[in-house]
Amino acid sequence: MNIRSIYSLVVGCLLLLGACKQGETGSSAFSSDAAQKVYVAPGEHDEFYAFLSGGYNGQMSVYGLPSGRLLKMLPVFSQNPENGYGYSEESKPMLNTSFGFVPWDDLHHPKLSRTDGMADGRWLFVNANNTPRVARIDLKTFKTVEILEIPNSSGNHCSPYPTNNTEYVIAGTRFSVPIAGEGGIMDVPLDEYKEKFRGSISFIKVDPEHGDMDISFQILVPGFDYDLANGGKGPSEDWVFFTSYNTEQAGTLKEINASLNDKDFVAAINWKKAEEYVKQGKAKEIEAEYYHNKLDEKSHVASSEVKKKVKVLYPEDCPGLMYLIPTPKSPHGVDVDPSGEYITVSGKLASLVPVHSFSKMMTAIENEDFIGDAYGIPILRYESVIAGEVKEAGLGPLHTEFDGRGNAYTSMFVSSEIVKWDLKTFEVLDRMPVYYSVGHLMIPGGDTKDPYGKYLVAMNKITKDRYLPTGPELTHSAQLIDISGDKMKMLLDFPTLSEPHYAQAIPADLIKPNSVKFYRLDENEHPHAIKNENDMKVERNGNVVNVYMTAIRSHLAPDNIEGIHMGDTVYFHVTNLEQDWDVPHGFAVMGNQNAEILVMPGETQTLKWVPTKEGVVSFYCTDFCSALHQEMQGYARVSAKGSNVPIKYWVGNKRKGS
Ligand code: CUK
Ligand code: CUA
Repeated sequence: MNIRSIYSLVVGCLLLLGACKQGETGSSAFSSDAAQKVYVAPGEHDEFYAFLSGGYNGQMSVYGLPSGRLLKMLPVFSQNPENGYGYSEESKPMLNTSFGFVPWDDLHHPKLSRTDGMADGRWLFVNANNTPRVARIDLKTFKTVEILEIPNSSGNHCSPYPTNNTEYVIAGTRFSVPIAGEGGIMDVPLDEYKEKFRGSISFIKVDPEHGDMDISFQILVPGFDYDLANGGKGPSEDWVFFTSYNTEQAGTLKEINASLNDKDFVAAINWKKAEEYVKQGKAKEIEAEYYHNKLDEKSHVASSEVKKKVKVLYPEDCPGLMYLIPTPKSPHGVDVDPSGEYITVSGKLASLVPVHSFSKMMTAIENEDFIGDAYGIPILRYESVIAGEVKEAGLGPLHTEFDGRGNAYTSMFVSSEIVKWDLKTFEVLDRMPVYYSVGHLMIPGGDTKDPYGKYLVAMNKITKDRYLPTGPELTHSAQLIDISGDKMKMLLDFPTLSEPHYAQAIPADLIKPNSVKFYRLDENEHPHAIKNENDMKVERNGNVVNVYMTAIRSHLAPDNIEGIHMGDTVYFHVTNLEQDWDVPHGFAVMGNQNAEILVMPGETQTLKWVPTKEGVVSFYCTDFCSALHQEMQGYARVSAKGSNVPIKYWVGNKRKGS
């Protein structure tokens, strides 16, 4: 975020201030019963699941609230050494893109699937910011089950936003790109930004039963930067709102050149209208290349499909589809209140927080109260669509959430505080300093039509002195704030994994009862699964050796393998025969350059191994699974290339091969 550099000086001063103030604010804002409020006794469960993005680690992390306990790191867009995601043969296809295999991305925004405007606990959608993709996580298994690449996009930042019944998940570009008339990103001189570059907003259709995603159409919008979005609710539920910056359309030194205009725009898009235009045949089909990766539910094997076409709409040809609302200045977050009437915009460089009115917007559209157009898209009059302005709110507003009791909470990056204000009077009600420089904030359900209120999580960019020092790199810090009363109360600091941008939280009861405990072995349709250790086998096929192995407490079958030669590629297909909760077996081979795997009960996972040395190589289970876990081990004999050592394998007195 380049705001950081713009304000570095100011931040520096405020940090000092913050540090000095810490003692006082600590005592006044800190609740004396804080410990009690976050205490979840051993063996008890938290009230909420919280899903925090991992930012530059490309993963999600799952926390319990109010305790701040880390429950799980959930791999999505990056390989994960904890469970072999992106290393096992089954999961590698999940990270395929039209650019090739991408092992690491940057994840900013989680959004839960919705039914009737409320998070329903079925799926979690998340964005890959760098190589544009949207992933779907199944909350029955807490596994990434689908990743869809977004073509004609660059920097998939305002993404992914579900409509109120998850009809669509919407994804917009941060960077505009030169999109050819027939499709594809063109090779053009970079100083032709203004003439050639466009943004794109993708509408991903979600299957209501199974959640499968598919790009229905894209809208090719003017060449600004699109930053964040949010869907309407209630009266505004047919609309989705995007912030745009760089309406100056600068191609270089955006820090300055994209900060010239006093106002940029909120783009209001009527998705129902867009759907109609597509139905009427207004969309043009163009060439594209994008990957669609899916994990099969029964075999747990992922596969990739390459798609070649996408439909696009040009908003200038579709009256009533898109309007621009002027809004101050380099806006970042846009958030719609629970009633669907108020559209709050946080301008990074703005001195106030403007609140636009949806009903006024509709009246202005009806009266054609426009001050002009940009690329054929009508621009509304600021004064006609403003509901109010929060004055002296704070410095560097970024994001807003709601408590469902008529209050809004805005994060202030530069003045490092959460500011609570009244949605009726637009007056500031309370301030809570946070340590330090908050980005997103999250209230459970705070982006839905009926927030749960109660807690607010501030996700801070800078940690400094909050924890014991750990060298130059510190974990980021989240803070839990009690918002149940008139005044906010600080309850807890807890460390996060990498950099959480946004987060979602949902009552545990909406997820807990559906959680899968193990995979049923009789339903395992993996092509290399074996369901009984008597079926263990080792087969040579040219210079490929397939090992069909089982794991059960406390041995691997086979645990002695001979007949592997230099130049072979070995695939260990390990089936975990356990049918019990929380008994994974790990599998590691000495010197294997392709990491390890962790196999869930009832599941089959494949580890590829290309031996690099002759001799005897050990393998073993890496997860302490039983009292005799240390006995869960074996040997593979690697002989010289062209040697005549035959395939032979055994466990105990079960012996196979020549
Ligand atoms: S962004 Cu990170 S603080 Cu990517 Cu949602 Cu605002
Ligand atoms: Cu299986 Cu340790």
